[in-house]
Amino acid sequence: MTKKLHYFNINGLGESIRYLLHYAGEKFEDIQYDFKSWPDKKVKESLPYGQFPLYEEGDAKLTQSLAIARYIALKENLLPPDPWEQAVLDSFVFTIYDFWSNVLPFIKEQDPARKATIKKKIIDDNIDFYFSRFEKHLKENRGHFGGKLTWVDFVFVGIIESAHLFLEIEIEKEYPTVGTLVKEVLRLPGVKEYVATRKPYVL
Ligand SMILES: N[C@@H](CCC(=O)N[C@@H](CS)C(=O)NCC(=O)O)C(=O)O
Repeated sequence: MTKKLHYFNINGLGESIRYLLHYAGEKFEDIQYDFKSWPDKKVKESLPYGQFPLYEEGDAKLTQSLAIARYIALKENLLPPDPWEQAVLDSFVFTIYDFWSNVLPFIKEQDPARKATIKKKIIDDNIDFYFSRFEKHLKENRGHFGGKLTWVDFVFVGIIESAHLFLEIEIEKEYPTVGTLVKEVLRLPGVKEYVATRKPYVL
């Protein structure tokens, strides 16, 4: 069955899915659309909800980045069997996405002065708020959100790298345990080989 991931030619919400697919050793078509020339009206109208990422297995389509990531992770034992532990991990991915929701206005804003104001607010109000808490939790849980490697770690690294691309800030430099986790995920089998051949993303 043909597997396809449709996303922009950037990291964004698609990169953790690429990492998970490569870690799982899945053969898939990594179909990338030019972020700079978006929207492509025809492509947008062809998407179930007008947005990427879209994951396909044969004729079956799945939208929503976290649903896709969780599905791939489930097959790879990257989710604990215990419902409570799963819920705790879900709460972490939603919190990671809460952080990212503060970055979206910056991405959408075109005016340079307003962009700078939003960036300052993200730095002042959001980065340390979230990342000091993530750092503490990781330190207390053997460097992982779930005490060992789970899908949340992949999602986390994808968001950190996206923050780097859009905000030009290397968040992990200020948070050592976060930095160690980023390095660990990027060195995982499958991910490491993919990262070595990946072209740098540019905006
Ligand atoms: N909740 C959705 C959000 C999807 C989303 O915001 N996609 C963006 C890219 S990250 C998109 O397709 N933007 C183009 C558009 O809305 O036209 C998810 O997690 O997949």
